[in-house]
Amino acid sequence: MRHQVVIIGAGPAGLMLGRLLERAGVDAVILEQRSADYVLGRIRAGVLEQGTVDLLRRAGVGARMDAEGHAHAGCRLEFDGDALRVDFQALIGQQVMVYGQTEVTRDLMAAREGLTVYGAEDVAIHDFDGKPWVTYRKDGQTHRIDCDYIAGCDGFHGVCRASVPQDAIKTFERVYPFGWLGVLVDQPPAAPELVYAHHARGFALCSQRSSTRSRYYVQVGADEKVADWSDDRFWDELRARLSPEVAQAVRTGASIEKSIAPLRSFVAEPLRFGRLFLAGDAAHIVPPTGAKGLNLAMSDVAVLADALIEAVVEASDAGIDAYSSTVLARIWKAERFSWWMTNLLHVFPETGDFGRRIQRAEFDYLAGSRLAQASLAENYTGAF
Ligand code: FAS
Ligand code: PHB
Repeated sequence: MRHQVVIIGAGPAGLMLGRLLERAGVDAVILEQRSADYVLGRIRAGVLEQGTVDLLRRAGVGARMDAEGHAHAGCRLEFDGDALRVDFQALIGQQVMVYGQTEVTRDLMAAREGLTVYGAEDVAIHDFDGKPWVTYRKDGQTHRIDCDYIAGCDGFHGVCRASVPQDAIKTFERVYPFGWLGVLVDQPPAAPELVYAHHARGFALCSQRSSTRSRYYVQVGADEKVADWSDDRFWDELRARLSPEVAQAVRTGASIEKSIAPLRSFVAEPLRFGRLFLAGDAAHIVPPTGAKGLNLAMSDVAVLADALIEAVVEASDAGIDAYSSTVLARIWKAERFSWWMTNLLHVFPETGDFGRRIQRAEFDYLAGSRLAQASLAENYTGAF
């Protein structure tokens, strides 16, 4: 079997790349280790930058987002009960779209015309420095695909980055001493916009998926287990960390999803190895505080798609030669903002009283400076 491009991973990065390539007439197959239902069952991001919104519309998959998504002109920050609304629209004329990653993935799956192999086991990539080929197992049969290019869209634990020789790649990492316990509930949101809260007990976030479905998070220790968190314990802890105004507006209910995500900052360099390219979580991880993970994956594959189309259709390597440096410039800016927002809003016991005073001063500066708020707005909405 031969395809021009083999994409490993049918998460948002792989599916969007496949969509952009097929619309340009480039033949790409996607190999996904899990089932489509499993991929859709992962509850993750909820906020889309304008660039991602534009990309979804350009790819012809934005209709449901436009019908069901909610544009947000700002967000609310709280620090030990003091509140600040950051007005993206007034500050920089930008907004964000609240529309869950699950729905983005569903829309991309529904639109896909090319071949996606779900349940592709033991995917292995070969000779990506020369004439690349990929093998995988499906229903007990081993398959081989010869190709021109391989796109590693297989997430942080995927096979592609792991297949690169150690001396050809450098990684940068910071693991945070806590995680996010997330709950999905079929109740109306507590506030019209997202609420990011710092409290001595820990960080909390009030987000949403629709007018009837909400998403909440609390910072928990890195070794915490979901089984130790009943719904009641979660709701009590969430409300303890919010201002009374927001806490009293939280509508509790039975969780329909509850999970703990670890937090880390991670970047691999470079992101091109011969005819293998890394994109999305395969290339980088950000703490979700800045709502960048999904959006960064989308900006990676927008660049990669143009580069691969240029290489296949116009036989020019200019785009693929520039891919790694182009996306890494944006990746590191997103890493910086996500790291900054995480440091502002979470409790870091190891930094002690001095660290908490610095966080308070950072919040007070933000509250008193329109320019500082505009900088936050630029970064949060992706206008960087
Ligand atoms: P993904 O991990 O989504 O997709 C990779 C795909 O590759 C998966 O379907 C996987 O099954 C497949 N794969 C892996 N190894 C394979 C192999 N060997 N062979 C074949 N297929 C393979 N971002 C935010 O902006 N906000 C959030 O709140 C947020 N919450 C998150 C919570 C969790 C628990 C996690 C893990 C991430 C979260 N993220 C969040 C980040 C997340 O949204 C990612 O940025 C986004 O899913 C990136 O998309 P992909 O790069 O496609 O990677
Ligand atoms: C979410 O809705 O899941 C979400 C929103 C904003 C974030 C992180 C997660 O910063």
